[in-house]
Amino acid sequence: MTRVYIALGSNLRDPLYQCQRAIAALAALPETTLINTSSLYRTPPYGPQDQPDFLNAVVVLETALSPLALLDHTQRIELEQGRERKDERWGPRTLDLDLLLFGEQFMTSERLILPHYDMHNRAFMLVPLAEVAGDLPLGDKGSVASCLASLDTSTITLW
Ligand code: A4P
Ligand code: MG
Repeated sequence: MTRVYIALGSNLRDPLYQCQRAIAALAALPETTLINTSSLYRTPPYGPQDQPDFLNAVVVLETALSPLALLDHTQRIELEQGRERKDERWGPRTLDLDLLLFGEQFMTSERLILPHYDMHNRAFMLVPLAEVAGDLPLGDKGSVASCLASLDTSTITLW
């Protein structure tokens, strides 16, 4: 079993409902156990500002699935919850499930980059990650705590 950290984000169509439904779907995955869920945070949009605040959280799983099998499931869950893939980068969405860390696995393929390529710059990912993971190493980017120390977390509140 491998410990996996998944970032959850929503800023459309009742984010609290989307989040609760996504957590239930992740907990029901085959060969997978839900270990923990962070608090739910309200975060200002990173990227384009003309969109609603996001709900962000991190879910901890133990899984025997491969990274790509898990990605298949998270993308299926996104689609089941009405996710539309648009061309706009960093735009609004009902549900985004990003794989942050998959054990200590490094991977760069067309479909999957592990650890997540930009989490060290994103307080909305690191604040909930720090809550459930403590001070983990983020690949070659330093630790969660050292990355967070250089980010502005003052605008992040509880949902
Ligand atoms: N992919 C590669 N690596 C991964 C990974 N580690 N986990 C591929 C998940 N997917 C990964 O993702 C595009 C492709 O990345 C997938 O096909 C997958 O094979 P996507 O979910 O289809 O597109 P996206 O999420 O819209 O990507 P984009 O535009 O890079 O958006 P981000 O980076 O996910 O950012 N502000 C706040 N406060 N909170 C947020 O949650 N989210 C975004 C979206 C913008 N601003 C935000 C938030
Ligand atoms: Mg995504």
